[in-house]
Amino acid sequence: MKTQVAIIGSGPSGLLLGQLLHQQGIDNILLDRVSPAYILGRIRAGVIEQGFVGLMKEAGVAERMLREGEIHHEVDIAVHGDYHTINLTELTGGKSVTVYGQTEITHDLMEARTASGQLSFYEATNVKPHDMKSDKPFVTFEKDGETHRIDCDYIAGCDGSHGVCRAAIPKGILTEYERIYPFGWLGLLSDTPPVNYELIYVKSDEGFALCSKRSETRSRYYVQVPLDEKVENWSDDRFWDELKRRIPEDAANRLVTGPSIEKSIAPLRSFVVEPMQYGRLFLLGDAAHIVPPTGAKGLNLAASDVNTLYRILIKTYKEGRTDLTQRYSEIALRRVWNGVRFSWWMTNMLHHFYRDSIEDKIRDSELNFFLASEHRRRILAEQYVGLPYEDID
Ligand code: RFL
Ligand code: PHB
Repeated sequence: MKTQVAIIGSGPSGLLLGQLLHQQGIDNILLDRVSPAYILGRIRAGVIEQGFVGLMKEAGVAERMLREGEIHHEVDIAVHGDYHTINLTELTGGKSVTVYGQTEITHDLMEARTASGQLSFYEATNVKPHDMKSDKPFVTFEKDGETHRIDCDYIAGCDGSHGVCRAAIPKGILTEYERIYPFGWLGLLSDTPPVNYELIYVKSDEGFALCSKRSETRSRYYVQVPLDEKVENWSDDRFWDELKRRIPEDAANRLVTGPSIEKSIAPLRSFVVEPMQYGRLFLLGDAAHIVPPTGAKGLNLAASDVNTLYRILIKTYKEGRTDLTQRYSEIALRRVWNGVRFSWWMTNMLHHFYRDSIEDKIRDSELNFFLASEHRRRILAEQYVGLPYEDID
């Protein structure tokens, strides 16, 4: 087989890139090691920046997102029972975020891909990128007992944090930066009305909690738990009791509980690899970086990588700009590090790390400092709604 761009990974990064390229007449083939149903069963992010919505529009797949997604102009931060409203729209000169689940985005993109007729192979095994440093890279994989080869111009590594693409880059090329936090988030999804229209990020003596949602009838809640905690130890009742202990009293009184649809623990980690490319192989999204979810940036950073590579490839194919592909990593990393820093900062301010430590007292002080004036809240708001994408020229 032959294509222009071979895309490894059918998460939001791979699907969005594939659809954008298709809209521009750039042919691509998509591979994933699991089935579409498995991918759609993963419950992950929910807060979408305007830049991402713009890309979905450009890809021609934003219709349901614009209809069903909720526009949020505010976000609440509750500190030891007191609410602080961050008015995103006022503080950023009109910007907002959209609440629309990653699962829905993936669903919409998969449907569009099927309609587009672009080739996709799911449950592909032993996927491998080859000859990335040459101008004739290729990808091999197995499917139904047969080995296949895709010859291409470029390979997009959109295969998440445990994928093959990063691992295929020879030793000594990449530098990895990592921080592991001493806690995780236990998340619960339920078909119950959300406790609040706006999201509430909660700092309490018992630890962090987050009240989020997917719609007016579906809630997503999280509580900070120790790193070694097991989800089996958390009955739904135990989760709801713990959440009530952490959130402000008025919210606890109106919280509607119900059976969980999904419950899982995600460890918190910051991770970045530099550079985000090797010859004609590019790393995008979780394949290149992981952020703790406190700033709602994981999925949004994946979209910003897609934006960078997509704009570079358009100029490469349509304007003959041979210089730009080498600059992908340098351009993408600037925005990645902003997101990594913001996610680290929010995680630090909103969590207890070690009880009674001076660092935790300083974290409290920093949060209070940033909530105390409009000027400082603006710093938070500008980053929460998402910094602008860099122009490619
Ligand atoms: P994905 O979504 O992980 O997709 C990667 C795809 O690559 C496939 N793959 C392979 N395919 C072929 N061969 C191989 N060898 C392969 N290895 C892997 C996988 O099957 C998969 O389909 O990466 P992508 O597209 O870069 O998207 C990134 C986002 O998914 C991610 O940033 C966010 O979901 C992160 N994240 C969250 N972000 C937020 O902004 N808010 C959240 O609340 C939030 N919660 C989460 C999260 C990530 C989690 N993970 C990864 C454990 C909760 C969890 C549990
Ligand atoms: C979510 O709804 O899953 C969510 C929202 C905001 C975050 C993290 C997760 O910061």
